Amino acid sequence: MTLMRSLALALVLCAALALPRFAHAADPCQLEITANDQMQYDKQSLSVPASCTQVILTLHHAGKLPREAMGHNWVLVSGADYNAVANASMSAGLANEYVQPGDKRVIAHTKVVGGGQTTSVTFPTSGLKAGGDYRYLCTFPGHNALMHGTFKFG
Ligand SMILES: [Cu+2]
Repeated sequence: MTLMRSLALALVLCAALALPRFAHAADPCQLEITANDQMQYDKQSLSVPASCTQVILTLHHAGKLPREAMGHNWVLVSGADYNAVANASMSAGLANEYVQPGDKRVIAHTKVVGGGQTTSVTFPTSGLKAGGDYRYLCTFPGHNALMHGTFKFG
């Protein structure tokens, strides 16, 4: 192999290894969370700096079960509304992504995804207070006991 070809190959390898990491770390306003078939999120807390004017949250379902059986969503609420939203959402049905239509207490939410699926939601932070008490949960019936976390803004 010539020196030029070796250099070219090295560059391609470096780019392939480095790019996904840069893409990940570049924007602190972009969050990712993964859920699984064991009814768990991989993160118990998420945070974004107060400088973010909007947040993009991506939810991955790393499992295999369908959304009807082990669907997951990501719902953001204030701590004070957590229990009420958890209870109200259970009866909303899969067709409504397990969120009551027009529920003003829901700050942001994704759709319900099944195994192997990914979804994301983009929401403004204009309604959030820096340092406020925010929590996220999965509102699929029975899931929030295990699937919840704290959301820090600022
Ligand atoms: Cu769930």
